Amino acid sequence: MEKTLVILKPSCLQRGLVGEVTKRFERKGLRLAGMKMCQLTDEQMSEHYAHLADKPFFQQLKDSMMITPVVVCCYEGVGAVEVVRQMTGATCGRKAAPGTIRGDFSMSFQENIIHTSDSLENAAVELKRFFKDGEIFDYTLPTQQFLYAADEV
Ligand code: IDP
Ligand code: MG
Repeated sequence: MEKTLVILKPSCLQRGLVGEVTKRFERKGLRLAGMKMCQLTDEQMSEHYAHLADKPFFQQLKDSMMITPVVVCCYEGVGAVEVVRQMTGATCGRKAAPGTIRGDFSMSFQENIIHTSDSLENAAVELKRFFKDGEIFDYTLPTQQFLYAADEV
């Protein structure tokens, strides 16, 4: 099964949405494989947002991710990367579809509640960036047979 990274951004913690957001992933049937609070560093953010390094908002974006601790989560499921991305919605909260996390909880481009990995390849790199060995757990859910048919997993 696929594993993907979710970061509950400072906007999620400050707005009191940690429960709301994690509840959505839980109800969907994704398995929580890892979760911890951490203070991100400028070095981590420079790597994480390297694709935006030439943007005028780069430093402001990095600062916004370091203003409070964040919660990093690893979710697992069949096709989890795309499922989580769909639930996240478009980058700008004002444009994100209603029913998505950003669409329901954000009015902002930058303060858009969560980060989610955009491909399986990036998910693997990002999980390594934020989780150490032993912080991601491979336990089984007893409800597995009610989450998927045998030929789906
Ligand atoms: P994503 O988070 O939807 O994958 P990316 O393009 O990877 O979007 O951008 C990473 C983060 O940078 C966004 O979640 C958002 O916080 C911020 N960001 C991206 N584009 C803009 C912009 O045009 N203005 C302000 N912030 C932006
Ligand atoms: Mg991205």
